[in-house]
Amino acid sequence: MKRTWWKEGVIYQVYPRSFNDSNGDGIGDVPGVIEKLDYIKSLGIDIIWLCPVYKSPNDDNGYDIADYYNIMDEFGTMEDFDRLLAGVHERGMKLIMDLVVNHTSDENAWFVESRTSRNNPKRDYYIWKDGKNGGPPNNWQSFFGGDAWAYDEQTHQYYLRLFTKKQPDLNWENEAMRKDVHTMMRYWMDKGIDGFRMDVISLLSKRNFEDTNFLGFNETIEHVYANGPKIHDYLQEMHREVLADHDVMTVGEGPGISLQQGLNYVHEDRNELSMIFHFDHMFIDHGPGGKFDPVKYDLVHFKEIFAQWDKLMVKGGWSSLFLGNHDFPRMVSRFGNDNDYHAESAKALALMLLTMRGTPYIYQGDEIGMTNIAFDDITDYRDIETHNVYRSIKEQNGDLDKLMAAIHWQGRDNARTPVQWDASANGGFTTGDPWIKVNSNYSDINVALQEHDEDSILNFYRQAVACRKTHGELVYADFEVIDVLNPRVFAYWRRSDEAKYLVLINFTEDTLPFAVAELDQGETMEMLLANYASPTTLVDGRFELKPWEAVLYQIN
Ligand code: ISL
Ligand code: CA
Repeated sequence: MKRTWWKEGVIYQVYPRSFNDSNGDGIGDVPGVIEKLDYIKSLGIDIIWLCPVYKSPNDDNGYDIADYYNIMDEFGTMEDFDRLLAGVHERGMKLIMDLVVNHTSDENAWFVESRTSRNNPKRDYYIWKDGKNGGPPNNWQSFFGGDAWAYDEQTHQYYLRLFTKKQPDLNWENEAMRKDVHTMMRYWMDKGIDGFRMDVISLLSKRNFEDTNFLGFNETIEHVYANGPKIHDYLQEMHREVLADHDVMTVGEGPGISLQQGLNYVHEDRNELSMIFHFDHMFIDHGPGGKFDPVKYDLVHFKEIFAQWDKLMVKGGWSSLFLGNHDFPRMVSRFGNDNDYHAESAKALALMLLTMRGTPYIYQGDEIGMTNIAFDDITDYRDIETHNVYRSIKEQNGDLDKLMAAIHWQGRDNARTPVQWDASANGGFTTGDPWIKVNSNYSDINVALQEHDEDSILNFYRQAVACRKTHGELVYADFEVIDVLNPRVFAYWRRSDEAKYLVLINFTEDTLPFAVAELDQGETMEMLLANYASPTTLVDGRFELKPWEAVLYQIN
């Protein structure tokens, strides 16, 4: 396995709007990120992934880009960005930018031109089609609900928009458009950034525009919207034109990329991407009706997903490890217990994230165990996806109480409330009126409080990151799940010729006995990391795991 910095690094994801507001307008900004670089560095972070900061009307919080060459007004200026990049590099860290090129904003100059007439030179930068039988060209549905097509009065055609109406999909068949995207990418590379996180990169190549007849939306993504016939041509071309000969990393966001296609995006011989984010564990609790129809997830299935992807990636790819981001619930609320075992389970999940094989991604606020939010009033929500689904259930006279419960559980704003820096008003995020309400638990859960507590979640993250650095084998050693069918404990080996580690994590509120058959007589166990002051030890051939107990042993 080839060794490199982006395999060994730990990544921290910044969602700037909710990170830190430097000027009191209630919106996090680029100077706000600069103010916190020492903090990020103090976690042991090597690489920062910055969510979109480009000029945008913010229909989808920056994932709708109006100008790829400028910074969003609310976030600051290009000078601010240059200072940020320099500040990151001065501290020995790297910066990767979000690249959103499946779609632009409808306010992007390309689209403004494209929509003016059917024969405008930019017409084919987007996907325009005639309607069918008085309706849209086909039955495709938007990721955020409703038709995936928008009708344009001016030229009497429909344009494809897999996300919001203000996010028209680009036409990757168009070579001039692809060249423009490459030029734009080179502009940022020339500034010295260290790579890209590529938004919904699996969707670039569109299939024939035929009606679909899949039942579940996630299946439709995999078989209809993602993995189109030319996706690998486009990624190889991008690599050739922009990335080759630069020491950069890329991570492709891959809704619809299943085990069958996973390696094709990342195999080291293919010259496409360094890693992808697959969503098998993120969609694990989606019911037949999708994310707002949640079902209970099962730990055996969860473990299987990590085991299968690791087994696949060992054939020449590399895994990314994440348990949440700006699109999903808070990891401690979703996979842990944010009530009675808040600190224990937050640390247990951190231990898991930082002791598997792959590159770990820490989402802002998870390092202090930030939790989901449950607003009672729909008007307190800001996410367009949440508002779209609310409107549509209301129009159908559906069960709004049930939907609110699902929004509390699955809504994207769970992860978008401001970072809780201290116990002052608005958690120290802003001196003004925050664009979205701060979680009311900020006086109990905040950075300042945890800085002063040696046993805090924050300091546990620091220890776990440091441990991964000291024990370099934790990056590359083989990963093997122990007792695969155990529905309550996630246990695994990390083994290489040089070292051997054992990880035990109790995913329940019960005390559980746990035996590890393969532990040899005469081996000594050194405890490296644990979330209880007196961690479990091997007694008469078995461990006894306390509620949400997690422990990492080195076996010598
Ligand atoms: O959260 C989801 C839908 O409920 C995901 O399917 C998500 O939409 C998908 O992973 C794509 O996400 C990315 O592209 C979107 C943007 O809204 C997300 O924030 C971004 O991460 C469109 O650009
Ligand atoms: Ca601001």
